[in-house]
Amino acid sequence: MHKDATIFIAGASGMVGSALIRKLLSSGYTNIVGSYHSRVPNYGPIPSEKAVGGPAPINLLRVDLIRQDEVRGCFDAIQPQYVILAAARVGGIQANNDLPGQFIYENLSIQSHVIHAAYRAGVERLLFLGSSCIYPKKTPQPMREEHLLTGPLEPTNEPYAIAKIAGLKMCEAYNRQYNTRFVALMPTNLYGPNDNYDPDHSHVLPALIRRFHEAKRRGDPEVVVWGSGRPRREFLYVDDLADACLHVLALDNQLIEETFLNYPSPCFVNVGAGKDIAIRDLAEMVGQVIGYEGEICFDPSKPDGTPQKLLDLSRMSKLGWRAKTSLTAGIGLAHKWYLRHEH
Ligand code: GFB
Repeated sequence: MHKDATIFIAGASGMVGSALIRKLLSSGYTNIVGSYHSRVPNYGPIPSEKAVGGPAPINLLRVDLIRQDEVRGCFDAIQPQYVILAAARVGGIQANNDLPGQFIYENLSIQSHVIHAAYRAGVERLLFLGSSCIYPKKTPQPMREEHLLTGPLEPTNEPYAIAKIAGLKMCEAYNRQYNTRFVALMPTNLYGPNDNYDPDHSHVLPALIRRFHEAKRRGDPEVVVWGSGRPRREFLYVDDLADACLHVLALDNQLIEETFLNYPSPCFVNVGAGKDIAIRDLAEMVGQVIGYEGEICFDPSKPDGTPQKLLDLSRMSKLGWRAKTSLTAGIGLAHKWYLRHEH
């Protein structure tokens, strides 16, 4: 992938999109276009036209990806060579339960519009991002790509998972019919800068960082953690995911064909950290990083969700990639970001 290739990040203001923009800028890419909608992106200082001695390396466009006409207009205007689809309606277990209609409609719409527009524009490669919740609830652990569609999904996030499965099947179908190079990564639970820290609708890690931080500041004697504390999850720092995305986009054509375009083998690869942890132990770890000394208790009225989600990473290791950020280091970085943006 040439440093001056036109790279379009759909969804550039979210946690994943902004990690991708930081990574592209720091790797010297000079022709990046990002779309945003409700949230104006904030990446910290961006190199200006003056600093780089030419046009600024990044252009931001306001596009509502739920509207097909806007997506078409955006692709016609920028004619991207590479596309990363980082835009999605996402949230934790409670958000998935409260907003199932929005989760299925918005994700199906965004991904259909962007994937189809990428086909019409003849892009060289598109990278679609899924989620480890695409696998059936009772998948043997660690979960391999071949386990897709082998059993019923976890009910709390079925609409979101169905949308993500449709997205990767759409990539696969376009590759078969139109000879496109649309590939996908299935990340495990992500966290990091620009995460959603909403107390009810966030994922577990940002929720715990906020709750422990506020409990410490107020001197609360205990912190409540949802569910039984027994479910196990795997967590990947979002900058590691951004690194994995660029690694895949830069693979040579032969590896892309063998790994992603070899139908009927899956057109996607898992990406994770390689280890899982029980929510109870995660809560203790967050408490230690934040320096909270009170008690931890559990609220069994809240759902546990899938008992375990640990990805098999053999295919990604074969491509020469592994995660670099340890969970404690990542929680420390996420906590620092939270402190700077709390207000
Ligand atoms: O992160 P989380 O909402 O996502 O929850 P899932 C993970 C586990 O942490 C569940 C427990 O067992 C929760 O009960 N938990 C404990 C908490 N305290 C909290 C808390 O304060 N907030 C939250 N949110 N959880 C999501 C899917 O499932 O995973 C999405 O719903 C997506 O679709 C995402 O795929 C990666 O791992 O259960």
